[in-house]
Formats: sequence, structure tokens, C-alpha cells
Amino acid sequence: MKRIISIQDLSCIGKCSQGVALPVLSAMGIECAVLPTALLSTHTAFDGFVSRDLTDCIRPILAHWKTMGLRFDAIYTGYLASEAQIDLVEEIFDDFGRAGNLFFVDPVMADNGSLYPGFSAAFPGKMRELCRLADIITPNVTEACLLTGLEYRTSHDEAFVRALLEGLLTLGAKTAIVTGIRTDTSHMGVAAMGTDGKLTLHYTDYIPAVFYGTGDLFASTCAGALTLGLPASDAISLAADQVVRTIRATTADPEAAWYGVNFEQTLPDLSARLREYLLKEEA
Ligand code: PXL
Repeated sequence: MKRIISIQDLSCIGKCSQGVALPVLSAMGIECAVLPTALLSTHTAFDGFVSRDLTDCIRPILAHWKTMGLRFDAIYTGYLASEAQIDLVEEIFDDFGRAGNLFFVDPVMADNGSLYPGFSAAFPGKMRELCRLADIITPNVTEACLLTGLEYRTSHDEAFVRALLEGLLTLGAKTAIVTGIRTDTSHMGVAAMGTDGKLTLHYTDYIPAVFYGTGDLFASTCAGALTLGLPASDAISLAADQVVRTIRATTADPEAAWYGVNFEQTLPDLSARLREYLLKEEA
């Protein structure tokens, strides 16, 4: 069985981060080890959230793990609570990575043109360092702009998308994937580029609804699919289609919570779609 370590926060309320990664990766048949970076009463969209940075706990956890000789097939990072944690993650790459491992960095820090509450203006600069070490990075458009220095926009032509991806690749990641691309009013896109400079775009329907946790659902699904050996194009379409299916299910539920997508409802679809992709890969 493949084993991923998921390094991101645990928000008690609010469907995001470890609360999404653990069930999603489990439904994909992958063992998910969790390393919580912070414990939050709720995710940061709620007024008055309290947060405890867990950096001090992470060091002894890593020291214990080192005595066990643990290894992971993939190291997946999401919301990191402080710049110090980025240094720690770099150490984890050194200590627990092995040849052929996947280093998957979702540089969670911003959306809709702004940094999430609690992050300093210096944080994106530090996040660039982590992107340098990654095989794959999956920023949304806001995060990609903060990482590359390009000005944030809400509509995106091909020249802008290309400039974003090329800028991200100069940071050193081997493949850049940008979510939330809007080239027209009825579609949403995920754009990707590897070191060969070839741009690919996967389009899905645009559903006019905003939910938290969609980026985490995309990243967890994509990281899982790549860990299972699917090619990047399949990992992207599996993950992007899963996000759209889940937003649809959420908007159809009159009791859906505003603070997160109903990813629980669509986990059976994810397992079924994944099986189809894996069978196609074997054929
Ligand atoms: O979904 C990204 C995310 C992760 N973790 C925390 C957040 C958010 C987005 O708001 O607040 C704590």
C-alpha cells in the first residue's frame, strides 16, 4: 500500500486541510499519515478563530519517526502556519524522502486576491523556497500571482496563464498546476506546464458558488492519483472533475454548510472514477 504524509493544519470546524486529505486519500486506498501544523478552532474564514502553531510538537514527532526508519511514497504539504514551518518541511524532505518520492506542495496562503488572515506579506517569499524543492506545485491564481509577482486578475487569457506557469517553473518546481483559471464565463480551468514548456488546460463547467475546501479537495485527489502512478493529465482531470461533482452535490443540498463542500457525499464517486483510471492505465 502506498503511504503519503500530509502536512497541514487540523481545523476543528470547517472542511479543509487534514479534514479533507485524510478521508480523500483513504478513499483512494492510500495510507495517509498526518502531521498537523496547527490546531484551529475553525478555519480562518470564521470571525474569532483561535489557532495554536504546533511547530514545537513537530520536532519531537520527527525525532521519534527518525528512530523508526519511516519512509513515505509522497510528501504532501498544504497550509503551513509559519515561516519556521517551511524550514521544517525542507528538513522533512531531506530526512524522509527517498529516490523517486513525490514532493507535492500546495502553497496554501491566499484566495480571491488576498492572503488568508494571519499570513504576513513576507510569507509568499518564504513559500517560494519550498516550491523550489517540489516536483509539483498546485497554487490557485491568487497564490500563483503572489509567487510570481504578477498582478492578480479575475479573467485570464492564454498569455497570462502562460506567464504564470513559466514564472512558477522558474522557481524550480518540475511541474506547475494552477487552479481556478477563468477564460470565459461558463468554464473553469486547471492549467499545467512541465519543464518541456507545453501548456495544457483541463476545462470543467463553471458553477457560480463559492465554497471553502475546494483547493484542498483538488490537491489531495491530485496528490493521491500521482502517488498511485497516474500520469499528470489523468490526475488533473480526476481531481478537477471531482471538485465540480462535489460543488454540484453541495449546491443541491439545501442544508449544506457554507463553510465547506460536501466532499463526504462524493467519496464513493471518487473511488469508482479512480478505479476506471487505474484500469485504463493497466490496459
Ligand atoms: O482551504 C484552505 C485552508 C486551509 N487551512 C486553513 C484555512 C484555509 C482557508 O481558508 O483557513 C486554516
